[in-house]
Amino acid sequence: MTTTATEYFPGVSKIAYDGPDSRNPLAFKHYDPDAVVAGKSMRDHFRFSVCYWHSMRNAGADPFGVGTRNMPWETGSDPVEVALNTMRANFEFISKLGVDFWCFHDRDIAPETPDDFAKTNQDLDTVVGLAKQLQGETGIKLLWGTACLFVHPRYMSGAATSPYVDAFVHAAAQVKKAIEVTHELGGEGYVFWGGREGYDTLLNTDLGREFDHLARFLHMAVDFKKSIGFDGQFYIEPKPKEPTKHQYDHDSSACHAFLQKYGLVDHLKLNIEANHATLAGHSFHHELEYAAANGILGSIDANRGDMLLGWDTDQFPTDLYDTTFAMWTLLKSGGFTTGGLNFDAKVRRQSVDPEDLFHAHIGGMDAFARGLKVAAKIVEDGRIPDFIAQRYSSWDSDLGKRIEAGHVGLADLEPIAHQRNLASVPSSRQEMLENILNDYIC
Ligand code: XUL
Ligand code: CO
Repeated sequence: MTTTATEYFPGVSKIAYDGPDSRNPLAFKHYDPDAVVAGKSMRDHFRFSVCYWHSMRNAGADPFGVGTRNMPWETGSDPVEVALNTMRANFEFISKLGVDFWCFHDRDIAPETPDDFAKTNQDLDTVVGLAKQLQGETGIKLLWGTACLFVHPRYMSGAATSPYVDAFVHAAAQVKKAIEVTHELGGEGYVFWGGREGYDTLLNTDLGREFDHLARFLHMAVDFKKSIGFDGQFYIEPKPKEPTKHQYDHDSSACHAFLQKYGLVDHLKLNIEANHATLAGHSFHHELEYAAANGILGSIDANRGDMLLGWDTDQFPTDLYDTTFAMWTLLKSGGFTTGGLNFDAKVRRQSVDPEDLFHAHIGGMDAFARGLKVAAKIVEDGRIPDFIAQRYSSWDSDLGKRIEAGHVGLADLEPIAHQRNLASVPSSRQEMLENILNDYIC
């Protein structure tokens, strides 16, 4: 007997690069995976990844209405069968899109059976078995795995930072299993996003103790990772709010301080998400640049917010300034090693067709490809980097070097200040630089 595999995206074939003049909406205009830009293929620059939770699972419910998306893979008579079909659809989608990586939370890919942790883990193993097979067949790899420690009511007051020790214990067991299956799938990383690690009011919260618990939890994870020989990179993902009013992993610099205080900075890098940056009152570029400057830029969750809404809308990235700045920071810092560019983004509630998933990802990939080309121009043309170098050139003087090296103190500088009596500094030429950037973009 022969069985024909169900096709979940029958109207779409493999997405090709058609070039900038193409009018085919189901083709890349700028992302040409094998094209070499700044010494590396586009494929290797981006290491694009599709996220399971928004692409395959999220039906588009919002606080005012139910899910709207047509998701033909959600068929089957029992939850594990549905999960297996969804996994098949995931690999069909990613293969047709031509992306090399995927990402998941444990509870996205397999159902949680209430009050039966063992059965939940067993079902997870079943789905992971299929995922491993499909990875082998398609060559698609796992960028990172993670555990969902924020949906179940047991985690409503946090997981690692819960006031209740049993919530910490349950989370520990769940993360242990999630790291194991990530390892089983050859994952290149593992993400800790602080789902509900934060607070809604300090009237009921011991903030200092919660930070200590979060650090203890991460140390346990680091120890466990070593014990099983998992050498994927650990990341934490900054976010300032949502779902709690104040999330502890607020932004890049708060995460950096936390990692340093608790002796974790050698074990975790950051997974920077664009919409989390803007929620923190920063630009995506700022968060990336801060992480790169401190040697902790690991991976990216690509998306964007909406200036007029102000919450975590997780839209697909389309802003060429954002993608240009991101790629400029990546080019300067040497690019991804274990990390990649994961689309932590969802189609809008009115984009109900399976085909919309393709339009969304094609747009995001093309936006980053254009950003890369512009970033490469910034570097190659050199006017902007040269301006920055020139702006700091007084630090290359003998005096500047001695200050940077820590060879002089305030008392040494005082007579120099009197002698030089500085009255003004040069223009910073912001508008001129913005004009140069616009010339590259157009
Ligand atoms: C939530 C978010 C998560 C993490 C993974 O805002 O970004 O999906 O990326 O847990
Ligand atoms: Co994210």
